[in-house]
Amino acid sequence: MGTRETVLVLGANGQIGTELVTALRAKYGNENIVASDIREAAQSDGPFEILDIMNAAAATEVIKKYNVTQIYHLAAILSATGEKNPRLAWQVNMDGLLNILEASAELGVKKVFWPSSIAVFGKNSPKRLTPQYTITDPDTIYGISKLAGERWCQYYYRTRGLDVRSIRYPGLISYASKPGGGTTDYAVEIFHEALKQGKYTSFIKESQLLPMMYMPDAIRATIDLMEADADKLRIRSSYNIHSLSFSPAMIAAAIQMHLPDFTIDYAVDFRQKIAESWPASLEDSYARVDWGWKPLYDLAATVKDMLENVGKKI
Ligand code: NAD
Ligand code: AKB
Repeated sequence: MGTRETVLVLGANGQIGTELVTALRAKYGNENIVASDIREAAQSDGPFEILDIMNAAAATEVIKKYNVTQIYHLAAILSATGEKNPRLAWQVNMDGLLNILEASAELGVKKVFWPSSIAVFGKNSPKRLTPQYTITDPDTIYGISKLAGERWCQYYYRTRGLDVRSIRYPGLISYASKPGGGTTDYAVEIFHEALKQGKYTSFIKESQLLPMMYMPDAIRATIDLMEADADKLRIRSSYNIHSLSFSPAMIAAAIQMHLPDFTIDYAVDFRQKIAESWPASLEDSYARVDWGWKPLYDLAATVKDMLENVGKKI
């Protein structure tokens, strides 16, 4: 990143934002990273603005105030919460994105990162090694908004020259901040309950494989993509990336290697149907070739690190 860059992180108090702000501040200096959210600041080690992405004028003011040159737009409503209030999810995920893309193009922001999700795929997509380009047909309003968002990113790149970059994140596993209303949240909750209660009731069925990733890999992927040479990036909608693929039974077995008395049982709810519509694993060769993506954490390393760090927190 150049010396005069200022980065704005939208939705900075969430599961990803909390760790992304820490990583960006460590790398580029606290004062160069402006965190923002609709809620009060989660971190106090750098500039922060309360900002609702639905308010385009307020977003424009913040971009101008700090002479923002890069934006990471993370504010969204995730899959499970979105199914409870589809219109709100559509408005926040779609109008919010359009506000940020338009303000960025108008004000000459140099680069924008916006995450998509494995939720762009649906029950007609191939389940194993889901290709970059294939049937999508998402079932959830969250997935529909992510797929439309990908096309808007590509559209702003093509018509306005906006340097937009995006990753289809899988379910993310982390300890610094709780997940925010997704279907893959079980893979974080299980660690907290294993350490607190010695047991966990999963809302996803025993054998359901889903693509997942440990947060350090996701943060590294995000910053690497933002630092990649623009002319190497063949995809301006969103890149598949892949790391782990496991089921509740498989992660429970990995936890039992450390906590032999841990038990899991199952009471599936509406989130099981969402999980069933998503891939089990993704084919990610475009990301590997274009910007050198490679995961570092396998399931055993993820589980070991999560148990150590969740243990310290509770
Ligand atoms: P999160 O729910 O933990 O955080 C989202 C943040 O956005 C929250 O702090 C919330 O207060 C804020 N927010 C909500 N509405 C807002 C508004 N109108 N204006 C400003 N801020 C608002 O979500 P996350 O897990 O950190 O996800 C960040 C992004 O990554 C989202 O786009 C999400 O779809 C995507 N993603 C996440 C995962 C995952 O597993 N965490 C996987 C795939 C994609
Ligand atoms: C969710 O479950 O909604 C998110 C995602 C995979 O996009 N974690």
